[in-house]
Amino acid sequence: MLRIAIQSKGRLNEESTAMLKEIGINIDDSKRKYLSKAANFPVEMLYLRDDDIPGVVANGSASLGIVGLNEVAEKGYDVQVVEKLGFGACRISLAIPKAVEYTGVEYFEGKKIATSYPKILKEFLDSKGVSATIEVITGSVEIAPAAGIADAIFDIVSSGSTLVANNLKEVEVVFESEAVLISGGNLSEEEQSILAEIQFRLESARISRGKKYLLMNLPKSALEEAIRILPAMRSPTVLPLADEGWCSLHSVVDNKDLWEKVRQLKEIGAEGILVLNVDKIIL
Ligand code: PRT
Ligand code: ZN
Repeated sequence: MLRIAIQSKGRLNEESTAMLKEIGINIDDSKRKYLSKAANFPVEMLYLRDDDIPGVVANGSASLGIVGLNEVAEKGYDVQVVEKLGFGACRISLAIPKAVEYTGVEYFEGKKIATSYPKILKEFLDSKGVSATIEVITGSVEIAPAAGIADAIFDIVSSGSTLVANNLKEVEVVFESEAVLISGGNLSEEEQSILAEIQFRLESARISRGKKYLLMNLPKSALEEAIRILPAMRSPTVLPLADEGWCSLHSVVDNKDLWEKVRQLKEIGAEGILVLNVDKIIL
């Protein structure tokens, strides 16, 4: 059994649960218990505030955790990032009132900056040789300049609309974040093999994301050219058809290239093209 700490509610909760489901780990969190076992995989979930996740993983109360890289960096515990998970993307940026002219990072010299991320901010300011007062605020950081609490803020930005709504502008992107899978090390042999299985499944999910399965009928004379258009994982599958001059060709393509490939295949005589979703690719 391996314990994974995830956010109990908030922005990462749903996507963490969805990601685990995508790799075949189903958790019934409807009863909102503190601890919940997966039905079909040897893991249990520990539901916590995101702030507490790096700490419980570092002290071994949970073997793994799913949390924003921003929290990992801010808390500074000794944990390793095992996988980047590709959701919860955001950045932590410095922002100032829209009307104020920005002259560069030295603008912050002697200023007061409100933030929930004092450690990351201090490291950035130190690296730039800037000395400013850091005002730690845990919520609604964006109202600090209008409320006269600070001259600037250092906060999470995603779409940027919170800044706009508060008459602020982003002037320095300091830290790029996304959800990550963390481990504190010191896993037992059993836990290591469960983690290896999780990583294997995550890799399959990553490979299959954005892929489409293509089937088509093709004149045999166009086969060589079709294979050039459709570089497959190993080589495309070619099946005979009752009509001797034709074959059926199957392959996997990136969704982003789909329509361009379809155009090229039609040009060389492909017919009856079927496009199917790919659920999993196991290499
Ligand atoms: O209760 P708990 O402590 O668990 O949750 P929390 O309130 O501390 O965190 P939560 O649920 O808001 O965010 C969890 C994690 O999601 C963060 O640590 C980030 O890693 C990630 N994340 C991704 C974000 C955002 N996007 C985000 N946009 N976290 C917060 N925001 C907030 C931000 O603070 C600001 O108020 O959204 C606002 C900005 O959004 P835009 O789109 O207007 O720019
Ligand atoms: Zn939090």
